[in-house]
Order: sequence, then structure tokens, then C-alpha cells
Amino acid sequence: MKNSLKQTDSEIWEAIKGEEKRERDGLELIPSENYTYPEVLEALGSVLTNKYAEGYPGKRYYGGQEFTDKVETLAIERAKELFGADHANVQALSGSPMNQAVYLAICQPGDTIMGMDLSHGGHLTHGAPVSHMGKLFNFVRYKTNPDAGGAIDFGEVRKLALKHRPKIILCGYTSYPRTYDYAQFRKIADEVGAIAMADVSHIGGLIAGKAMRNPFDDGFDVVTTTTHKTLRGPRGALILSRGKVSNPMKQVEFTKENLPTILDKSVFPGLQGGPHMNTIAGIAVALKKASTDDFRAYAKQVLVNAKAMAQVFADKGVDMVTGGTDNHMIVVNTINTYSMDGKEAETLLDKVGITVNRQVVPDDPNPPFRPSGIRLGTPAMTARGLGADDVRLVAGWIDDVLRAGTGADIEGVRGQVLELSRSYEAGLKSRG
Ligand code: DSN
Repeated sequence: MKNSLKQTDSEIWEAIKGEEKRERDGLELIPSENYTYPEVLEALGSVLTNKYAEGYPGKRYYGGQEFTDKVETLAIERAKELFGADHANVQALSGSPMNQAVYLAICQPGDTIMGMDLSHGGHLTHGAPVSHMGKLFNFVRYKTNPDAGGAIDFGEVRKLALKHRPKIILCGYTSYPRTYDYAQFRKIADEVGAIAMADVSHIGGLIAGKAMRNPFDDGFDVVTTTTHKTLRGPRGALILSRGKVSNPMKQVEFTKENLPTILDKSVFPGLQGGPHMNTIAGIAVALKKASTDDFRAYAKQVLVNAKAMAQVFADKGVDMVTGGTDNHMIVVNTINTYSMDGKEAETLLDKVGITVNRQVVPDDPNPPFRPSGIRLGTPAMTARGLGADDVRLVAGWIDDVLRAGTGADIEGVRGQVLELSRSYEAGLKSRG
């Protein structure tokens, strides 16, 4: 008889069971998290984890690639089709190596890259000074404009681009609740001869599900996305590009046409060794799911639910960054609204089974560990099956608890959260 995890390592087994219960009983509102599908978990737990496959399909450095080639080719073709890309690399291990591979492919140490300021919604890998990439390259940061309702200040983006002549202009955020005006970025990138790159990790699934605009429709050169957020796949990444068919065995000069080859070489052998073939199988499964009508309905509902929550907050006078949302996330300034920092708000909501994350707000005077706000979103709740009426209830509970602070009815709200999440338990099994 096969040994089970429970018998072999009961401590790890119990921790996994505990996490299963936490995910089942609570409401997950961290906008970068989701419930993946049971079929993806099956692929992740498969024998593909045993296999070394350095190289690319048909061009590997190890034998025995009959099935890995099939898996990776399916993932590549599905990604290209879904995002309308000429080329897809599916090997980057997650979001950070994904962006590092692009920078290292296009830039030399010391070169300039333009990205969004971290406190205005940019990501750690978009040049935060504490990151290795922030030290290796000269990152120039643009911001949002409070006088324009918190939208990106394109006057400033253009001015900075003309002054610093970046090699890459990067658009894409981890905490910006509005749509991205790709066309304006493209225009500025053309003016200074920069590569237009979008990191759509947060909204990759919403683009795949045709609920949000695709940067390739505005002529972007490179689009990166992680696969575990709105795409609902395993923790992995896609590097998508325009250009000619990749030939990773060849040395090529740097041209836009050669981006597929240059990007592939940057991932392997540039940055990584063996790809995680079980993850790539999981990505292929998630991409297949993302091409269905069901998924398109899901992507639309994520946006409907976010707008419904934002309306509740607006009616209650909550201070939201940019005043609302066009995508799946809402950023609340908890200091201004509830006189508590993001860490306190996160901890209080944890007690009632609602999981959010503390978040910096533009030009936050407070440090990232105790920032001025929280970030919340609808991808995971929507995956479970919650609709607009449900999420309106949740928004009301959040406001009640944070407004009451230490006087909040923790037990009462926790009971309501449990009842709502249990009523959508089936969604976890059938939809992922
Ligand atoms: N850490 C992710 C997020 O929460 O947005 C991005 O990598």
C-alpha cells in the first residue's frame, strides 16, 4: 500500500489541513490570491516534478523529453492564443524572475528603466531600491496625481521619459485600482525609442477573460503576467512578446523582431536552470480553462463585484485611493477613514475571518510594515461563486468592524462570515 502524507509526516499534513480549513471557513480578499482548480493541483502533484528539462521543446539538454515537450508546447500555444502574442515563455518561476529576465534581456547594468513608484502602486520588482534590480539598473519612478483623482500623471511620465531616455517604459501595478492607458504609454515609448512593457500580473486573468483591455492591442512589445492571481493557475509566470519565432540556440542581435529569442535566452540559460515541468502543466491547464465562456463570465463578475463593494464603501464615506475601482481591487486609506493603520485593520479583520493585506498609499508617511491602508479585492470570492449581493454584505461587515475598532462584535461578524463562506463551500470543489 502507498504511504500517505498523513502517515509519513503528520506535522506537514496537519498544517495543510489547517490551511484548507482556513481557506474554506474564511473569506479571502487579498487581490493577488485565488483558488486554483483541482485539476491544476493534480498537475502540480504529478510525476512531472521528477523531470529535468533544461532547454526548450525540441532543444533540451537531457533525454527523455517525449512528454515534457508535449506539455510545454501546449502551454506555449495556449498562452499565445489567449493573449494574442507572437511568442510565450512559460518557464519563469514566478513574478520576480519573470521581470528580472526581461530587464536583463533588454538592458545592461546601469541602464535606465521607468516604472511606477512603489507607494503609488508599483511593484517591488519595478525597481524598489531594496531589490537587487533596483541596485543593478537606474530606475526612474513616475507617480499618480492627487489633483487628477489619483490617475497616472502622463505629463510627468513624458517629461521623465524625455529627460532620462529609458530603455524600457514599464506599465503595470500591484496596487492601482484603475484601468491602464496603454496607448499613452506606447506613444511616449515611441517618442524616446523605449520598449513598451506591461506587467499585468494582477489582471492577467481579466485580460484573458476579455473583461479588460489587452496591451498588445495598443502595440506593446512585451507583456508579463504571473499565473496564480486572476488567471487562477499555479504559482508561475508568462513572458509574452511580439517578434519572430524564437531560436534560443542562436546568438542574435538586439532588435524588436528578435525579442522572442532574446527573452528565451534570458530565462534559460541566463537566469534559471531546469524549468518546473509540473507547474508548466498546471499553467497549461489553467490556460485551457481561461479560454472558456465560463471563465469569461468569471472575469466579468470579478469586476462587477469590485464595483459593488466600492459603491458600498463610497456610500459609507470610506476614503478609497482614486475614489473607487475599475479593476478587481480597492485600496482603502484606513488612517483617514477609521483612524487605524493598515496593520491594525488587517489584524482586526483576520479575527472575523476576512483576509486582506496592509498596503501603502501614495506618498505614505507611514512605513510599509504599518502603512496607512489596506488592499482588498474580489478574484477569490468570485471564484467561489459569491455575487454582487454577497460582496455588498461583506463590504458592510468590513466597514462595521473597522468603524467599531476594539468595540467590534467579533463573534457576531465571524459567525456571519462563516455562514456565508460555508454556503459557498461547493464552489471550492467544483470551480476550484
Ligand atoms: N505580492 C503580490 C501582490 O500581492 O500583489 C505581487 O507580487
